[in-house]
Parts: sequence; structure tokens; C-alpha cells
Amino acid sequence: MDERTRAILHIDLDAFYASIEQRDHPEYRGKPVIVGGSPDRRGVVATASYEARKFGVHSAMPSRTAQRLCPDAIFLPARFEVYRAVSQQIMTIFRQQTALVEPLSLDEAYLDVTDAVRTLEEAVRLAQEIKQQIWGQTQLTASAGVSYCKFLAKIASDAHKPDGLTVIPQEEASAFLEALPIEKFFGVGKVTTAKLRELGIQTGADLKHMGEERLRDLFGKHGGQLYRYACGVDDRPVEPVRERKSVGKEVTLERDIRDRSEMERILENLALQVERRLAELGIAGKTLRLKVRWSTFELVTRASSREQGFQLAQEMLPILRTLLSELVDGKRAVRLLGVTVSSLVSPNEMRRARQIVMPSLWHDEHVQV
Ligand code: DCP
Ligand code: MG
Repeated sequence: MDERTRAILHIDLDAFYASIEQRDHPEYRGKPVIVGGSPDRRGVVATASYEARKFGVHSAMPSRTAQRLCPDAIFLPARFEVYRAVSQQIMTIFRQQTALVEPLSLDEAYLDVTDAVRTLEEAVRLAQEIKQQIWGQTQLTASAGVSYCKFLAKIASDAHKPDGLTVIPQEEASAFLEALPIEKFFGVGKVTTAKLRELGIQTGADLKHMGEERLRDLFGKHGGQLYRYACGVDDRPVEPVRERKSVGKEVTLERDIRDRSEMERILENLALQVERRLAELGIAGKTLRLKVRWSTFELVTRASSREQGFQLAQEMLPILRTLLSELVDGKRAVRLLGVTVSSLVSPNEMRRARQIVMPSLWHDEHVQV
């Protein structure tokens, strides 16, 4: 391989939570399984088995909608401690191949295997080998993407799910990207997609033709990155250890809003997403921060801390409402809302602070990722 060419893998398990439930409950195999909140309690779908996806069910959809689309679906609550244990198994498999493993969530990671292979074909064989090891040790399938950069490896792993293996060699990248619909570009959210569509931009080729300057004018720094991606340029290294300092979610609204109750509904949704991530990681945090970006782009944050920490959305919401009321005056419009939990602590520390027995969700294990 050329000295400067890297070999990057992106590996992502298929329908992660749902596949684990089907593995552990053979009677659910081949059936539509939905893991997440209950339809009767305004829950949301964490993930759905591929059998359920045929009905249009997907992650983050209200469970009630999912039930309407797929009345025969089997709804199951999440068992995070099991998912975390499987995650540790697959991360161990990855780390046996290379020290350069960058986990993105419980079920996916980038691997830089440049030093382990001589050619891209060997990288493909290595990806195959890793998929087999995952199957052998966990009875779960994964999809793998192989390319020379993170961006393309990630797109490749998504191209033939489930149980896929897709390679995008450097010489094919340009043609591949030109044909790629913009919503498949990593990091292009709904808002950006809508804006691009309005301008008649449909594919990578259109993005490239727009040129860097125009994209920068429209989307700032992000526009520059989008242009480089469209050209197949992504030099980001695989970063093995990232100490996590906070867990947060934010959303740029499709239109600016002034109505406080609408904002509260959005905050509820964000808090639920933060709750899920905290549960996945098995951590909690002592500081809760609300982020607001006004339509003028001015950014303000307000934070509140408490010893017993924040773990559940229902613990965050009253505080978020108070913080929001300190900021919002009904006159200025809001374009972005965010919720972040920081000063992260392990469940052990939390338990001491709360001096109560926590639900079985909490486990005495090291905080990972
Ligand atoms: N997850 C969640 N809520 C979301 C997205 C994901 O709770 N909005 C959880 C459930 C998933 C897991 O994270 O099983 C991994 O997310 P993925 O995006 O990798 O989705 P899946 O692994 O479920 O499916 P895919 O086969 O598309 O990777
Ligand atoms: Mg997955």
C-alpha cells in the first residue's frame, strides 16, 4: 500500500438491541421486535428488528406510531446491562486487531488497521475475520465498511446492512460520492438536507459543483467540511481514547420558535435522549446545562448542579423548565436548544450520594468509552 494511504474499518452491529433480544429469546427470532418505551406510556423506539423495519418502524419514532404501523410487534424494554456487556466483548475483539479503536457508541467503532495490512484487499479480509469473530463469540451479525478514511468507511458499513461488507477503494471514491444522495452524507441532518434540496442539490456531484466558497457561505465551517467530504477528503485520525466529559444532545429547529410550551416539548425529547445515552454508558452527571441559540445566533447557557446527580429525564425536566423561564421572554425567537449533563460520575458514587438502592439498570462496572 502507498505509504500515506490508510486502511480504515467501520463496524456496526445490526439492529443491536433487538438482535440481542432475539438471540436471548429464540421465540422472537424472525418476528418484528421493538426495543424501547411502551406504547401506552408515550415511549419511543430505541431500535427495531429488520422484520419490524419492513413496516416503516425506526429508531426515535413514538412507540405508539410503531404499534399502529406494526400491530403484531413484540415490545420489549431495554436491558442496558446486557447490551453493555456485549459491547465490551466486541470492543475487545476490535482491540485485539489494533490499538487504534475509536468507539462511537455501544455497537460501532472505527478501526485504523493500516499497520496490520499490506493492501486494501487484506483489510477486507480482516473485516471478514472480525465479523466472524463477532458471530462466533456473540451470535450477532455486524456490517463492515472498508475504505481509506473514516467518512467513507462509515458510509460503506451502512450500504449493505444487515450482515454487509462493503469496500470503497480510493479509485472508486469519486464516482461513488458523486452518485450519493446528500442525506447519506455523514453529518447532514434534516435541516441541512432541506436547505440543500431547496437549492436543487440532490447528490454528491451537485455538492462538489457548488464549490467550497458557496457551501461555506451557506453553512460556515460545516460547509467546508461537506465540500471536502464530497471530494473524498477526510484526514481525521482514528482517535482511540476520548475521555468523556459530558453527555449532551441538541437540535437546530426547522423554524425559529417563540412559544415556551413548544420549547418544553423539545426539551423533553432531548432529555429523553440524554437519559438513554447516560443509561447506555452507565453513568450520571451532577451538572445539567441548558443551551439556547437565539435566532440572532447569539448563544446562551444556564446550568444547575446537584449532589445527587441527574440520570432520568424526569429529574432533568423541572430544572430545565426553570432555566428556560430565566432565559425566554417570548420576544426573542430560538433556533437551537440543547441539553447537556456534565461532571460525570460512576453509578457507585451516585448511589452513595443518593443513599438509596438504584434500579437494576445500574451495575458496578467501569465507566467505558
Ligand atoms: N439507539 C437508540 N435510539 C436511537 C438510535 C439508537 O436507543 N435513536 C440504540 C438502539 C440501537 C443501538 O443504539 O440498537 C445502536 O444504534 P444503531 O444506529 O447502530 O442502530 P441499530 O444497531 O439498532 O441498527 P442498524 O442495523 O441500522 O445499525
Ligand atoms: Mg448498529
